[in-house]
Amino acid sequence: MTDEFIAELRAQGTRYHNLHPFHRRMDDGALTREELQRWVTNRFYYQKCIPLKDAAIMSNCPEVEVRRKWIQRIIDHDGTGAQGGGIESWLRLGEALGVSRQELESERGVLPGVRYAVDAYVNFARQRPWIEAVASSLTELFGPAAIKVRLEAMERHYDWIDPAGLEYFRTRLVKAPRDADYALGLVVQRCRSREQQLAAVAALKFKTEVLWAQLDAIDRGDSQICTPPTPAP
Ligand code: AHQ
Repeated sequence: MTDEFIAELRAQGTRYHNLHPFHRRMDDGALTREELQRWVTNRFYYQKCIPLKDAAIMSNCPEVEVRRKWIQRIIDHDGTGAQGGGIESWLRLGEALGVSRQELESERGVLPGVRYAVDAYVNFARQRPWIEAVASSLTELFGPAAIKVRLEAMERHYDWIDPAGLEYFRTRLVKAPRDADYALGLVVQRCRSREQQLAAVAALKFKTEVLWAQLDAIDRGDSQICTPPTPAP
């Protein structure tokens, strides 16, 4: 029963965003500087919302032991006074790709499709039972393998990027497996009924679609450029 449940969760890896055409082009070295800048700008909105999502999970979780573990995710991203966190590292990634901190923080470049996908993820964590939101974070079962490929590809194909700017992803290679292991253990331990297991799989499928929709918007770029209709001759 448990092995089958874990297999159902892991099967969602076939829907993971490393398979999206945009990430395939990234890994093949085919992205332009402008496309990489569009990606880092829009992904910043995802990153800055992760602590809000994790705080939503904590606000719904009545168990001290779980909150004591889960709070580490917020610290990892927000950092502490002394130690910058993942959001700070993402700002450095932006600078390495030629996008200023001010530009990232302004959200001027955030595309509608990205904003709505990310906001759907935060609202999911606010509105659904906390264990379903934990299950939705299990996309990180697939993250490290994808990030390893991406890191190697970025160092090989985009020599104009200062490798120091990629530090964020090196850190994720360490933190994501730890986070995914803890989240998987919780989900397996708490989702005992078939109904609960199906809800957990559905939560993970939803999250693969959040990541996919985000890349659809980034891949297409800003299609809302309002050009007035050409006047009839
Ligand atoms: O940088 C990422 C990150 O901090 C997180 C948090 C986690 C969650 O709680 O949903 N998911 C996640 C992810 C990050 N990076 C993505 C990438 O491919 O760069 C992967 C993404 C995820 O798999 O959900």
